Amino acid sequence: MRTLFALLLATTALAQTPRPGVNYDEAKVGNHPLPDLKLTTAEEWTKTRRPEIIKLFEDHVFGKTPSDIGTPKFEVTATKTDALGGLATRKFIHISLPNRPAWPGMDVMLYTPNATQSAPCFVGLSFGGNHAVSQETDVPLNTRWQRDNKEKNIINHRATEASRGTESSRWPLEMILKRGFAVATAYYGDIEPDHADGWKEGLRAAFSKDGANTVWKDGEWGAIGAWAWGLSRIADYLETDKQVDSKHLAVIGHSRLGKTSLWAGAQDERFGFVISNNSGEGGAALMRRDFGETTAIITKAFPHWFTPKYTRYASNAAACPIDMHMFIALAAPRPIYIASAAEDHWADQKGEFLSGKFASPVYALFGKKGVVVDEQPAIDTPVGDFIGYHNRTGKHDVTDYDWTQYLNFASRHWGK
Ligand code: GTR
Repeated sequence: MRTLFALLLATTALAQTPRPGVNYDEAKVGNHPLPDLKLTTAEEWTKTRRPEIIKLFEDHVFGKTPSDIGTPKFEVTATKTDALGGLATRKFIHISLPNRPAWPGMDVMLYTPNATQSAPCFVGLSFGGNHAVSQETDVPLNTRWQRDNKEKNIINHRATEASRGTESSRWPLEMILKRGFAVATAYYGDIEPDHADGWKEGLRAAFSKDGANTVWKDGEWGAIGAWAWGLSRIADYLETDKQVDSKHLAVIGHSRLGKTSLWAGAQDERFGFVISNNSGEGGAALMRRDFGETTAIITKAFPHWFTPKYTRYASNAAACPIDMHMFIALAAPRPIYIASAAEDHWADQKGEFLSGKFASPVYALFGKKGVVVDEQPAIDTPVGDFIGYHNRTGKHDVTDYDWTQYLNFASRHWGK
C-alpha cells in the first residue's frame, strides 16, 4: 500500500493536482510559533548558533553526512572544445571513491564558456541524466536506474535514445554560457537511485559497514544527504579545474533536488550562492504551515529521503525543534534565492516566502538585507537583496524566467 502511495505521489502531474484531505485554505494553515533563532551577534551566530542548527537538521531531518567516506578520484574521460557550436568547452569527469568500489561513481558534465578564462559555475543535479540535460547527441546515455516514464521514453528503468534532451528546457545551457557562467551537473541517481530500496545500490550502502543489510537509525543520513554529498564532490573537482572560478560556485536544485541544494549549501560554504527552485515541503516551505504537502505526506511517501526520526513529526510538525526559516538562515551571510511557481500550491508558495522573510534577521546580524519586503510580492515580481524571492507564473518547473533571475542575482552579487 505504501509503495503504491509513493508511486502515485511520484507522478508530478498528480502531485500538482489538488487532492482531497490536503489543505489549500489560508485560514486553516494553523498558527504555530516558529522556533526561536536565538539571535545575538554575527560572531556568536557563526561560532555557536549556526553549528547548533546544523546539528538539529542532522538529528531531526536529514541525518549526518559521514565525514570519513574517502578521497574522491577524478578522471576527465572526454573533452570537446567546440561544444554548443563553439560557445563552450564540454568535459565529462568520472568521480569515484577508490576505497568504496561498491559505489559505481558519478559522471559529471561540465560546460565552460570559451569566451571566459575562468567562469563562475552553477552546480546542480538532474532528474534525468546528462543526456537529458543537453541536446547534444554525442553525450553518453546514462545507464543507471531511472523511474519508468513513457513521456521521457524511460523503459524498463533505463534511458533510451529518445530520452535525449527531455530535461533541456530546465537547463538553458546557451543562455547561461552566453552570460559567462559555467554549468556542472550529474544525474542524482548515480549517487543513489530514487526509490525506497535505491540506497542498496548507491553510495549509502557502499559506505555502510552493513552494506545492503543496514538498518538506518535516527540521525543517520537519507537520500537527500547522499545527493548533497555528491554536490560537494563536484565542487571538489571544480576546485581543480582552471576553467572554473571555484571561488564563485552556485548550488541549484529543483523540487526534491531543491531540498538537496539547500542542504548542500548549508553544509558546504564553498557554495557562495544557494538556489531553491520550488523546493516546497522539506525544503524552503515552513513545515508548521498546514498548506499543500505536509510532513505527514512527505514522510509517508518518501521516508528514504530523510533520517528515520523525521517521520516522528508526521502528525506533529510543531514538536520538531527546527523550521525552515532556520534552513534558509544557514546560508547567511551568503546570497540565497527562493523561487516559487504560482500554480505550485503543493509546495506552499507563501510558506516558501515566509521562511525567507523570517531568516532575514540573521542577515541583518551581518549588516545585510534579506528579502526586504514584508508581504509576499505579486506574481512575477522578484524581490530581495541577499535573499531573493519570486513567484513565477506557471507550474512546478524550472524555466528561463527562473534562470534569468538567478543569472541577474549572481551577476549583481559577484560583479560578473
Ligand atoms: C513530489 C513531492 C515534492 C517534490 C516533488 C518533486 O512528489 O511531494 O516534495 O519533491 O515530488 O521532486 O518533483
